[in-house]
Amino acid sequence: MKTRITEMLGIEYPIIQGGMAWVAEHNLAAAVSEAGGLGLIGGASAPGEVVREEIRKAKELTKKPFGVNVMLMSPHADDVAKVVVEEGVKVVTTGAGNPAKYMKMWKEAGIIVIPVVASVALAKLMERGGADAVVAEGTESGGHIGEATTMTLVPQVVDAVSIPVIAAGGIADGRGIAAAFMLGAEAVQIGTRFVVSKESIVHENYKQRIIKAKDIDSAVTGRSHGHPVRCLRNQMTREYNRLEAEGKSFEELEYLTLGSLRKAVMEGDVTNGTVMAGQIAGMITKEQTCKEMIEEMMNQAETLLGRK
Ligand code: TUI
Repeated sequence: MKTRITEMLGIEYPIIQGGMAWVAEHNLAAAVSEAGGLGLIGGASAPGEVVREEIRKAKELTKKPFGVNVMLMSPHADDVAKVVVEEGVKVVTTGAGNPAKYMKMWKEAGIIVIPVVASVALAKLMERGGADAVVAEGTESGGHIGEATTMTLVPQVVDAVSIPVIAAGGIADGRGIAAAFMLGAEAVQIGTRFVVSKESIVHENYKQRIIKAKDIDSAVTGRSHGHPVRCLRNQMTREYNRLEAEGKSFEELEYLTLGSLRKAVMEGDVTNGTVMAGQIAGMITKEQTCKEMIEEMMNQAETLLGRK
């Protein structure tokens, strides 16, 4: 399944791993790249020097291309934006904002820039600003989300831009990949399924929470403050939504969630921590290596699309 994305990135399969905060570190990124997809290191809110170390460790594990996701709401975004240039990173994706101010620096450094967008308007703006492709991320995704679903967003973005589109949100098997291709996407971005991969360093409790999740187990916090975040329902989401309904300020609510993703990912506190995951968590039933996941998904997608 060669597409403009596989050619542009020099990868075997049209699968990109999500740049998930705390989860997308060097082991996962290298495993996905080694398996023929594009692994990503998630910059999240980490300082530039931490991201630099992650990049160097990934380079020791794989000679294949990998990328870095720059989370634009991070207080360290300016530093991380420079680190990716200094470290010779080949591909950058961005999330949770508009990366326009870094575009010139990245393009001059020869970096392939792929902003994650949740609307047609931002996709068009990114194309005009020199983006090489966009990830159209539907609201089914875990973490920070937009409003439109993958089913509605992807074809509208495909119609609006000429650069290739990568579909994200709600995709975790070959059927999802085939469907995304039917909508005009030339690759997919997958997050939640890779969280439960053998190479993923997240706490066992986090993996088990995803494996046990049912179709309607996700909740969105922070809608009223314009910072919607999708995660699996637990004590934290109930408390957050109760306080949100009471009209507590964004700052007070942020205090509640401060460090809570780390608490779930690293300490395994899936009761009081934030268990970010997409709506497709209900379909994910087992831990496998990244290679097994990718090969299984691609076999299924190629069969469905009549390519084998
Ligand atoms: O960025 C993501 N997903 C994320 S980032 C993240 S870290 C975080 N943790 C707690 C609170 C907030 C963030 C966890 N998950 N996905 C990409 C994405 N970008 N989804 C939606 C958007 C987006 C939304 C609005 C991009 C741009 C935008 O507006 C841009 C503008 O300023 O016009």
